[in-house]
Amino acid sequence: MAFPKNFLWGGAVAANQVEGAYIEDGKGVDIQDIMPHGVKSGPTEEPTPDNLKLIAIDFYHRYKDDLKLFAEMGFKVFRTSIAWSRIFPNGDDDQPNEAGLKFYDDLFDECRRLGMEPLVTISHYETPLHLAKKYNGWISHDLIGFYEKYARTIFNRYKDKVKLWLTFNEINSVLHWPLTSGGILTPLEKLSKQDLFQACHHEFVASALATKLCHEIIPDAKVGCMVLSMPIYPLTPNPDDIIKVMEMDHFNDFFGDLHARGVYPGYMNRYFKENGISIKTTPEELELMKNNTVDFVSFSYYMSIAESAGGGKRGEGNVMGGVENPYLKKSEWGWAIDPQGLRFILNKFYDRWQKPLFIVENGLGAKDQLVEVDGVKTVNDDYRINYLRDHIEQVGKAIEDGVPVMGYTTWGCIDCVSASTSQMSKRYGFIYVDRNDDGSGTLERYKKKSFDWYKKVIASNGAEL
Ligand code: BGP
Repeated sequence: MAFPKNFLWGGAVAANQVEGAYIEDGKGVDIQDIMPHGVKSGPTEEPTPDNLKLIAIDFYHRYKDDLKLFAEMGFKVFRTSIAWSRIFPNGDDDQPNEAGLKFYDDLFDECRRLGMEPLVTISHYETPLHLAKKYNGWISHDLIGFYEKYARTIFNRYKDKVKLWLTFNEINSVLHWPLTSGGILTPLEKLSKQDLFQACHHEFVASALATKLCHEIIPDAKVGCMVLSMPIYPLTPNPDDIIKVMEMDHFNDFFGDLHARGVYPGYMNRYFKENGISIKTTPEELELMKNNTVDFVSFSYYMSIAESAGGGKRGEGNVMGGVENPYLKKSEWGWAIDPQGLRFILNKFYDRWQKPLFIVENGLGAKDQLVEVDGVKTVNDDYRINYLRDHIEQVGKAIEDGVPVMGYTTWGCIDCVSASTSQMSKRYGFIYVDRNDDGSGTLERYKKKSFDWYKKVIASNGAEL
């Protein structure tokens, strides 16, 4: 299989799902600290002890040992995010928090020392809580300025250490998860379309601004957007189903269109007009977006869905579910397993945007059983190996199709707290972390069977799956 020589194999996490230390060394409280049960139940007033993310897997104190394990697998790249509230505890502070900056200095130094390129998400579902409470998150135009200052601070500080940046994690998820993705406290059912799409616009402007700044401050860096990818298949060949899918696709594609082409597509202008939405903007903002498109498009891929104009039995999914596809098996959390969908989406995105692509999340959330083999604790996670193997195979096929793929980072390369459900038991890692949903556990790390498997995949550059 034809993986390019410099292909970036690795793994991905996000600060809020691994670090813990939620108010240590001057960190401010962020929106995850008040979401103890994931996205499905509302936020709490204050952080509560049942919130696993307050400690998470204690990566803040254990990162050196964890990075060593990633390096042992041969990672070329390690994706994580910077917790915005470690740098600007409230988001609108005058001065950054030096202790927070220092933490990431040490983290990125350690990555590089171990031969891993850091790939950094600037905002991964962890807006400072104060920005949510005072401004209602990205609905406010003021957020652009706060994000710009934060981005400028981290670009200046880490310009010699970080050359790969992502502006917003799964930016299109704001349409479904306004609090998690946009720091917006108004619940979705009460949120007007005007406010929701205005918030999207503010993120687009901020993303273009960060791209511009990054190119100025770190000329040899590359900036990507990050979208949640989910192929939507028509349930039948009925043209009504085809049009339904096309219209649904538009709501995902427009986020990539904005980043890769820099202009609002006609279908969105039509939607705005028909729904009485008028995006407040300026010629300067529109110019900025047009002139600062991304260097590459990155995305998460877990599953596909089906859709039908006539409805149908609906299933679970990553941020959004669809009509169940009778041809696909599901994970324990009801997410359809569809390796070919990854080849499909790689081809579709490249056809559409003609930009290099980076798969920055893919993996299987499953319940693992810790067992003892010859006195060593491990997990026999053949189901995870099978899932990853089948998906990597499809990446290889897409490369043969002519799609330029920069790299592949599996999601949750070490077990971490789930974004949607806040559970520990939804595990993705090559490394098992002894922590349970009730918060008990020693936080000890154990290598799973998939650890050695992935090491072999990387060593053979994808030839041995
Ligand atoms: C994506 C997020 C991640 C991650 C992943 C798995 O939506 O970018 O932060 O957690 O999905 O989802 P979950 O943790 O809900 O299983």
